[in-house]
Amino acid sequence: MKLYWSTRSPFARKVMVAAHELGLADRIERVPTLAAMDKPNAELMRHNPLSKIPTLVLDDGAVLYDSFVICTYLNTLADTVQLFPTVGDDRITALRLHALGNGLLDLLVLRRNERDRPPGSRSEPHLQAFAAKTEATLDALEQEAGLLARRPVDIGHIAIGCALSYLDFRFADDDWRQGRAALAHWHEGFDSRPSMVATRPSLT
Ligand SMILES: N[C@@H](CCC(=O)N[C@@H](CS)C(=O)NCC(=O)O)C(=O)O
Repeated sequence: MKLYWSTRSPFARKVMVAAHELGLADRIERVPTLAAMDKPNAELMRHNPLSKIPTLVLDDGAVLYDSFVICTYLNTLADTVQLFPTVGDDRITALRLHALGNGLLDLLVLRRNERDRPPGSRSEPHLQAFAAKTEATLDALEQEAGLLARRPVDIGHIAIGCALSYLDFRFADDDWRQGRAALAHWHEGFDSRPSMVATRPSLT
């Protein structure tokens, strides 16, 4: 399988963390790919018209996107570990936690794009709204930290872990740990898993 990917993309990281957790990382060839909102990537668009990473090309040529779909597919290939609980409340909880983590990632990517515009074209109302939603989501996650710590690792943990690490990577001046001791403690443990250590973002 070929994964169009970048070490800096938190959505691509979600896929690789899932692959490591599922014991499938060796089966994925990573293709370093530049994807940016203002730069359609013609080579990538041959596979994914949305020009987004992660995009996974299977051995038979079929193409999968986005990160949630790719993780769902990888989960079907695994023998023992399962990142998607199959039944009842357990499944809904995992999907809800995934939505929270993934929603935070969506928000942070938009926020970073706005922040990095030339000063004259930045929208202050948008920046303020993104900051307020980030704070509110982090407060909600602090309330979920006990639940995260009690549950076996699933797709929800992966999305939330990648989102918090993306905050450290792209918003290093935001002290998200301040006043959120339970979340910080959970993240410290999650971030030291081999799957997270093997997928650290890099600027080079
Ligand atoms: N919902 C998508 C989001 C993927 C995404 O936005 N990836 C970014 C890189 S982190 C991207 O490819 N941006 C290029 C663009 O928006 O044109 C997923 O979960 O895979």
